[in-house]
Parts: sequence; C-alpha cells; structure tokens
Amino acid sequence: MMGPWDPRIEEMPREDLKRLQYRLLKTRISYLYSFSPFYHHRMEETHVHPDDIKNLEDIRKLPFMYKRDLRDNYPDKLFVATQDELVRYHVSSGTTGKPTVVGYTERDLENWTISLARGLVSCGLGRGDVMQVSYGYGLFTGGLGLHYGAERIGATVLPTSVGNTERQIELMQDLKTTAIACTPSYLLHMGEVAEKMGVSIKKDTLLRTGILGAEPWSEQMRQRIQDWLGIRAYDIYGTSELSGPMFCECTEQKGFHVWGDLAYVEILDPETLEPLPSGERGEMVITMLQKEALPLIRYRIGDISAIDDSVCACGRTHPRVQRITGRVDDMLIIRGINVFPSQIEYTLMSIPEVGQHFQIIVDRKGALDDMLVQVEVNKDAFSDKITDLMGIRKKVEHRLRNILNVAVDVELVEPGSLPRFEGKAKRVIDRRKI
Ligand code: DLL
Repeated sequence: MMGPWDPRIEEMPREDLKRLQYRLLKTRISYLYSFSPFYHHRMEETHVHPDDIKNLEDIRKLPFMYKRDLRDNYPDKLFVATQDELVRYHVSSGTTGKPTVVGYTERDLENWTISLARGLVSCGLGRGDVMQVSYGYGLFTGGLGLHYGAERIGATVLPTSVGNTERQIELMQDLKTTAIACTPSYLLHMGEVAEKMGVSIKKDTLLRTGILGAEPWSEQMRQRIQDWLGIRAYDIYGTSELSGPMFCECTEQKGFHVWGDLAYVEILDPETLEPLPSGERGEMVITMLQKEALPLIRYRIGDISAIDDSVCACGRTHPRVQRITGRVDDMLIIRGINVFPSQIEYTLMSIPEVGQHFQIIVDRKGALDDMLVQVEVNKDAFSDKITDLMGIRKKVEHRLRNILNVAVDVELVEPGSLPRFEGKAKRVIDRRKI
C-alpha cells in the first residue's frame, strides 16, 4: 500500500495532534477577535473572550456560525482578507436562497490542495495515474479542487468537466484514464451511456478508481458501482464554505479522514447540542483551523454523520467521519414519521431486481401526506418476460415499510425512464412545498 503524502502530519501521535489543534485554534480565535468585526461581535454577544479558551475542549464555549451568516453578509462582508490578498472566488449555487461567496488567499488554496493531495494518495493514487475530472469546472468547487489536488500528487489530469458524455467515454479509452472524479450519479449515467456505445467500462477501459461525492450515496450504491464498473469507489466530502471537496476516504473505505491540522470536527446532538460519543450519529460542526479569507468557527454545516475515533488500519491518526446519511434539513416528515432519503436508497439498492435510479415524490392527499417511490426495474429483470412485476413491487413496498415504519406506494418504471444527472442528483420532489 502507498504510504502517506506527508507522514509527519498524517501519522502524528494523537496527543501531539491535539496540542497542535489547540495552538491553531487559540491563534485563530485571538486573530478573529481582533480583526473580524462579525466574530468579535458574536463573541461579545455570547460573553466569550479569547482568554477563556484554555484547552481544546473549550471550543465548546465558542458561538456557532450558520449558513445564514454567510448569506446575510453577502457577498464578502465576512472576509478578513483584503481584496489584494484574495486570489480566487467560488460561488455556491444557493438552491435555497441567496448564493454564498467564498474567497481564497494563496494560503487557503494551498491548504485546499494539500488536503486533496493527502486524500488522493490515501486511496492509492499517484504518479502514473490519469485522473479524469468530471466535476463541473467554474464557480462550483469540484472541478478546480480535484484538478489541483491531482496535479499535486503527480497524476496526469484530464479536465473534462461535466457533460458531453460520449466524448468523455472516448477520451477515457484513448487517454487510458485510471481514475475518475465525479458525482456518483454522473458515473452511473456514464456507465449507461458507455453500454449504449457498446463499451464496457469494466472490460474496455483502465478505470480502476472513482473519487465520488458532492451528494449523499449509500454503501449499497458503492457495492453496485464497484461490481458493475470494476472499480474501487471512494467517498469524498466537502462544501464550498470549507473550500470545496476536502476530505477523502483511504483504501480502508471506512469513512473520510478529517485532517486535524486543517479542521476540527464535532458531532453534536442536534437538540441538546451536547457532543456525541464516537459512532453516534448527529449534526456535524466544523471549525477550520487555518482558513484565512473566510473564517469558519463551529460552522453548523447541517450534514448528519458520526465520528469514528478508532485508529485507522491505514496508520493515519486523524479522525474519520462516516458516510453522510443526510442533512438536518432534508429529513422528510411523512405522517409524523421522520424519513431520510438515504434510508430509501439503501433499501432499494439491496433489492437485486431494481435498478440504480429512483425518485421520491411527496404530496398531500386531503389531510394526509403521501409518498410515492418511483424506481426503475433492473434491465435484466425487465427483459425477462416471465418476471413477476407485481411481486417485485410488493417486495419493494414491504421492505420500505419495514425500514421506514410508514406505508409507501411504489411504482416500477422502465429502465432509462427517470431523469439522469450530470452534477448533483435531485431525487426528492416535495409537492407539499410548491
Ligand atoms: O459539493 C463540494 C464537493 C465537490 C464535495 C466535489 C465533494 C466532491 P457544495 O456544493 O457547497 O459543495 O455542497 C455541499 O453537499 O453540505 C453535503 O450536504 C453534500 N455533500 C458533499 N459531499 C458529500 C458526500 C460540494 N460525500 C453539500 N456525501 C454538503 C454526502 C455530500 N453529501
């Protein structure tokens, strides 16, 4: 197995890492208290002073930051760097309101690149790999982020961005792509387009690694992608506010390492806001320890996950965070029962007769919530004339009801009939909100 990109940091003893985190936190907070009017005010409001931060655990005394702080201060009122210190902007699409702008100093870009370089090496990539970057380039952070990370480890970058899928597949063959970075839903789409072109990604290409993220996907989906395309698929996580894609799984495939010299992660009970022990799922809160232009302290990202505090078999000492199972705000409440789209995906993907694509439609019938799950039948099951479609539908409904504790209508649809996505998939249509 390939060693770490920077062993001095990645294999640092835990106690040393904690000491380093405390030093970085203290420096950051003192700096922001002096130079960020926003953060100074927020600390005053909550009656905290930098002197109150005497150890790492004291981070809990600090006030939170929220997405709405970024929106309310659009475009750049939270920045603590001056215009001439900024070398890049990215802008998040802001599906639920005003967009948010992220500014980067040179050091911010460097730390972002380092974070990705470590992650890509940790899943076995390096010199000799050809990395096709099929995340969007531009205001979205996926394309440029992975681009610079892959260049840094000496891989050859093929910057295809999203779209023009047939050409992507031709290039994948001609230029001998070994690794691809894109959303899991785009890779599924690519696999289908390739088959239509008579190309099997498993047999006719050298693709062996997928760096997949930017949207939730389940462990069952990973298994399907790996088996179908003949690759190892790794989860990568980040948000534009953190810088972009930041944290990637290692070859162990047991959650992504959060580099402790760059970020401090807490998992809190969303109601009591008390920290949860290793393994328990809650709301992820991240503090960026070195970020300059747009500081983030105890930022309530809204994603749900758990920390795994055990030392990873890969030898890296930095904490791992398990696969994101959803967002605090994507939970659907169906007749009073909490339902996460990720539970639905997990359940569907464990039923061999159904395909990879599904859509959830929530509506209100009279006073009652109504949930319909449309799912494509697996191609093989569909072409097999003797398949009992009614039996499959009943099986899917039964499994979903058992997992979700709420009755769900299921509609089986033809393979290829549901929408496909080049960027992030949109699988939930909640008509109650329209
Ligand atoms: O999606 C950054 C990114 C680019 C990550 C490429 C990974 C790869 P935003 O557009 O700001 O940034 O969206 C961030 O997407 O809060 C999560 O809800 C979701 N998300 C991102 N990665 C994952 C993942 C980019 N691996 C929001 N699993 C986050 C689940 C993810 N959800």
